[in-house]
Amino acid sequence: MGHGAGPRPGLRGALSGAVRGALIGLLAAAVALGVAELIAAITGPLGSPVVAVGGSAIDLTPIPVKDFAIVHFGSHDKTVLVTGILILLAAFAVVIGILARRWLAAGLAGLAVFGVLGVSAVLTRPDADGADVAPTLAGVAVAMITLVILARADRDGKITLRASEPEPAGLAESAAGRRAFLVAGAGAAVVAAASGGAGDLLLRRFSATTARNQVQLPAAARQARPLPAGAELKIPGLSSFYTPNASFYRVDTDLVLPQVSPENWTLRIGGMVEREIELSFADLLRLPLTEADITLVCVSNEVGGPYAGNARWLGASLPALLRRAGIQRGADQVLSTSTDGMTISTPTAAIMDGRTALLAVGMNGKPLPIAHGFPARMVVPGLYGYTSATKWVTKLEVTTFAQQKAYWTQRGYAAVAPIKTESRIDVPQPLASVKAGQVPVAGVAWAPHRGIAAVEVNVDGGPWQKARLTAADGIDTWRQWVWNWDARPGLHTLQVRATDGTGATQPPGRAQPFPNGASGWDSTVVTVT
Ligand SMILES: Nc1nc2c(c(=O)[nH]1)N[C@H]1C(S)=C(S)[C@@H](COP(=O)(O)O)O[C@H]1N2
Ligand SMILES: [Mo]
Repeated sequence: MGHGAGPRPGLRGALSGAVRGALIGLLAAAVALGVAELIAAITGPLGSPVVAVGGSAIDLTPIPVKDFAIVHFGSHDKTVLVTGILILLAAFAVVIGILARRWLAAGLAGLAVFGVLGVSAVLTRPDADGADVAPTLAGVAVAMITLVILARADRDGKITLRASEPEPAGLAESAAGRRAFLVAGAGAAVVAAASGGAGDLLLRRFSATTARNQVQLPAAARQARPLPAGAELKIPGLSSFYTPNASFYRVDTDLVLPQVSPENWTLRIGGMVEREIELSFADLLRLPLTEADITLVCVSNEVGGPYAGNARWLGASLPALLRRAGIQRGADQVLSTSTDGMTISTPTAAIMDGRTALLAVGMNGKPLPIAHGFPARMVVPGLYGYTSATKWVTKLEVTTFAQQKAYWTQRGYAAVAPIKTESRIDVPQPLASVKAGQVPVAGVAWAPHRGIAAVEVNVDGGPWQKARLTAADGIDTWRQWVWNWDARPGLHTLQVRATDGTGATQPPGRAQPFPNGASGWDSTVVTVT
């Protein structure tokens, strides 16, 4: 760089001032989050301000936006959401820090605004209580102290909380002054890392994993029929008949999974009933348990999508429990509530009509995984999950559709939502390249509680050809199908459609998941060489 070509000292000074300001803001924010995490480890994970703000963001996402990547999430999208919140927080922290160097009161006011936002996010969480504001309040208080100390160290070159007399000009620029700022900054970084780290470690004690490992599921009083011979094909790429727990789809609105201890868990049945019932987990395990194979489907599953799975569930009979409570005349809805505040409404008629509706405790021979509702969840065949499959369920209120609206119904989804008949091509995979000759085309088809009667495939819009179905395991589960294709070279489109047990064939028209489930024929484009 030539003589005098560098930035003018004024500009350079302003730049390094802004960098120092940014650093002050970021350190104050880091201390706030670290301390909040530590306090949340004492008062409970729901008090974490990031979790509360994220939860509010999920609930407030307007339905017109209706972007399922944000609203009706997989776990990956939750990481994106938290990252987004942290980036936004960092940006505001930088502004607050730069402000605070000029005008400390403005920086403190900025932090106070954050405190108010955080506290209101926590207080509006359905499962939070008053104590859950403590982490946010403590975090903001400590961030204010950090801001004052760092801003003073930067301006005056000394570490102090008290507003002091103006220092002899130049102390801040001296080596001692720079050292004071460095020491204060390093101190803040250490406090942030230590409190955050300790908080993370301590938060693990809220995990329900140990309790889950200790659960011994009793044997079923009513066992499922053995799987008929030939109910399962083994074709690479074809969905297995039972979906392993570890790969079972997960859909819920929770940023952190509810950790529900079976010791504290109870189910209360109330509302329009003859007598209220309260059940502990031990009570539940003493009831005669039923084993049943049921396919679960999410309303947000697109045609050909992955949000469906089949499991062997173990649980108490839901109709038996409701009969014990005694449903009053006129009640047409069971509104179930989870520890996370989720509400799900299920038609009383569907639960009571003889289908195997369960209060499930087991999934594929194991206690329910935490992500799938440990210690207990509802499973009702034939209805989309948001109207039937309440995880971490703690309350059943017998009521009417006229009186109560559940979470997704409030957001415009259908109040009653039977699962639409769907069929999916698993193999060949989309855009696969296969060798000419005999090619198995295979997949799964479901119409829970109506059953699958037929599956047909066509190539390039030609005539429909009957696929071979595997033996049916009742009407509540999906069925695998395979069709042997004599593939000729070229680019081809395969299409599939199913007919359910009532004789209704999937209509050709396409519908989006909102408001009562997608419909349409799945198709796959394949290159044959
Ligand atoms: N408590 C609670 N239960 C819930 C949900 C939720 O967000 N919270 N989501 C529902 C939806 S939309 C579906 S599709 C199923 C998914 O169950 P799974 O995650 O075990 O596959 O759970 C249902 N039960
Ligand atoms: Mo769902």
